[in-house]
Amino acid sequence: MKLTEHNVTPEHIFHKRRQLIALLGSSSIASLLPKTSIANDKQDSRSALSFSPQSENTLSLTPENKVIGYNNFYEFGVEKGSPAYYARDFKSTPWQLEINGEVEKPLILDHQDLLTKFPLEERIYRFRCVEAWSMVIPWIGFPLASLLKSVSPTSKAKYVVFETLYDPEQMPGQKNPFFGGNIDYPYIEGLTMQEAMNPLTLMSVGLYGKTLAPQSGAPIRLVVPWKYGFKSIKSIVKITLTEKRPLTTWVKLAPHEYGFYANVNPNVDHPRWSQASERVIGSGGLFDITRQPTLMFNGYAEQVAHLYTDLDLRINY
Ligand SMILES: Nc1nc2c(c(=O)[nH]1)N[C@H]1C(S)=C(S)[C@@H](COP(=O)(O)O)O[C@H]1N2
Ligand SMILES: [Mo]
Repeated sequence: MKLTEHNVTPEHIFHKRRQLIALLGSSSIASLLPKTSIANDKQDSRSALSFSPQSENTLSLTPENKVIGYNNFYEFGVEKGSPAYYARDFKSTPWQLEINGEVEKPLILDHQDLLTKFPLEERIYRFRCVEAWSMVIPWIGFPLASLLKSVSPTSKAKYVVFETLYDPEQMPGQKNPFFGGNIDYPYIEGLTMQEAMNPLTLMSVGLYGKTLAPQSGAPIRLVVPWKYGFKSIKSIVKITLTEKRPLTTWVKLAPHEYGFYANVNPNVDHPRWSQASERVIGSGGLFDITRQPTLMFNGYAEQVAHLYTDLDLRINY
């Protein structure tokens, strides 16, 4: 059994607290309660997925409550607990994911297609944010390569561009620039065609056996395990194959701090902090302060180093 707030709280106290929260409504006392505990009292919108489990794993998983409680999703606020709270009513059905641009067979996938068109598999990956914290997450999804092959890229396709939903009514960070970290929305990311076709690159529709929670990027997000987390764009509505490299969200915001490649690299520091080590989320203690050395390409050098043999990684950070 997994330890969630629900099953560690005695049943009668759990229900009392629900009543109390309902009673308080949006009063000032309710606003003093920790936001995450209110969010956790809500009905869970996730459903079970069928997928082929990963057969072997040596990494120790980050607890599920950390994976869905400590998030970066600026559309729902910049604090780590904000996405779980402000995305609690996010509607990811119906959904449309459009794939077009330099392709012979453009495609539109609806919500059901995302879960059924390609066989789902579990991928337990290290996940490393540029802010120097890390997790290990049991993702569920399908290779981006499978999706790209199905649209038949033209010979002009050199980059794959991804776009997050733009919906200020649902995403308070898009409505209010201060709340949303002053990002120019929609959030845009991109990969080279070779990176996109690498077998590690995953389109994820779930984690820990269930569909994605809104704060994790429901209903579909990218996972590129050898790159800093900001490349792993959430809640994708559009994928465009292009000839030219796109201007991606973080490069546009601060090009001297965030590059297009964003490969995890212990030898190339961020201008404001070292990337040589990382804080392990869920390692225990009050502040998860246990650190471990950062691995080159986040531990996936064997699978991806060949993509960058001609690049100076200090210049192409
Ligand atoms: N649309 C969108 N995608 C996003 C972000 C975001 O703010 N908006 N944050 C990125 C960053 S910085 C990280 S570290 C990861 C965090 O993913 P997680 O919250 O599932 O751990 O999502 C990435 N994808
Ligand atoms: Mo990040």
